[in-house]
Amino acid sequence: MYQYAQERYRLHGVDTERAMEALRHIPVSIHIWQGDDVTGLESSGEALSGGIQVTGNYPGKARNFEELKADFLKAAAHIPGCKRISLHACYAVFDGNRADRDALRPEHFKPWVDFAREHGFALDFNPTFFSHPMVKNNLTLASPDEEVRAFWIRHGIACRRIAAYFAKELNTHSVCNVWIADGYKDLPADRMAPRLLLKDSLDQIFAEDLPGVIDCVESKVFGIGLEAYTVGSAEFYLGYTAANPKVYNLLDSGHYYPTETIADKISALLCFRDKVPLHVTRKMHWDSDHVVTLSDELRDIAQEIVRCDAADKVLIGLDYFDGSINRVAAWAIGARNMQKALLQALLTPNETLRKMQAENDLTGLLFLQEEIKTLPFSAVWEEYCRREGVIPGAAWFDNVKAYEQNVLLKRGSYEHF
Ligand code: RNT
Ligand code: ZN
Repeated sequence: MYQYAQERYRLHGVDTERAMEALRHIPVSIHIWQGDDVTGLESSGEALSGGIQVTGNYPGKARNFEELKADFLKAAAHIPGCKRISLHACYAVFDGNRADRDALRPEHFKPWVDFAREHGFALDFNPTFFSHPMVKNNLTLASPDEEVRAFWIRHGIACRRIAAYFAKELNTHSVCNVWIADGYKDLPADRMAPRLLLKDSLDQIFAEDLPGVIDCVESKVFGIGLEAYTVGSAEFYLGYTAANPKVYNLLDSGHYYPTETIADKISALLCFRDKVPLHVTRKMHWDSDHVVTLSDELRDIAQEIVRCDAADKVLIGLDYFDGSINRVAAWAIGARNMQKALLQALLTPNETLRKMQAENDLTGLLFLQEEIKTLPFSAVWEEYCRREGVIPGAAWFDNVKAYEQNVLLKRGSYEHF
């Protein structure tokens, strides 16, 4: 099957061996929060809140650090390719050294560094500006309450230092991404003042020079309960990074108007920036964070990364959380789809297509783009999985189902403290 596929692709000038080799080196940062519905390990009893929501109550959710690590490894065993882990500050591991968000230190993440090192993962980071009593009136970094704002500025600074620690310990960069939900449910009278406060907060957070940290800011159209106004809008952050070129714009595929896609934004940003971090998710009418499927949108995102020759510039991260299905399967299904989309992109005769566009052969372009959709992709995908030591076909799912029976369903409900 693979040899047949190799031959078919070769007829279009595509080298399947080169495509698989390239894919092996494209890192995908897998978000830890699919494992426990963004609960985190603080055990504060604080429910997920602050402009972010998860739905579903499927049994077997990871209740602590050990379970989360075990579930992650179970999912990772079914995901081919180069994997990083994206952590959130609420996943600090306390061992008699509990600290509030504004006082988090690298030591609270040492257990994650040990885990990452043991299994060969790099670590990315996200400060957690939600699910905390210091989120007051739906505001953090844009709060007019100086006590609130100062608390979250300290959190941002603490998190960047933790990302720097990841970078140093694991000898690679660490993406540190600021997303805040700050906004208003109904029409505000003053849209400017919160933005000026946010600008000042970010200036304070990013003041320190921290090697290895790739700082970024994530915009959003609106949040749940914050429908009228979002302080950190796309234009606000584009302006911020234009004025502060050390900071990058992270594109979340769920954070734009429904017909907008981030695929089109990648080349636009790459004209000006050497890094474009992503949160790849799937919106369903809104920023619903459904498990990533092999949709046209995902394939377009992957195509753009490959066509812009930007595999080292676009920093792929996943960001979805579905609590209504088996979470380990959700992790693996979405991450495998990201890999599939990248492989399909790498198996595209981009030189030929580019030439057709340049020569205005738009009929040929349409013809060939459709023709390649039915090339024997699955044979190359299966070969890639096999070489990566990952079960290629549906049998991986049986393995996850067995884990559900033997491990997940034996867990009790989440322990609140
Ligand atoms: C929320 C943002 C944000 C979160 C994670 C958990 O809309 O996308 O990135 O999903 O930080
Ligand atoms: Zn996101």
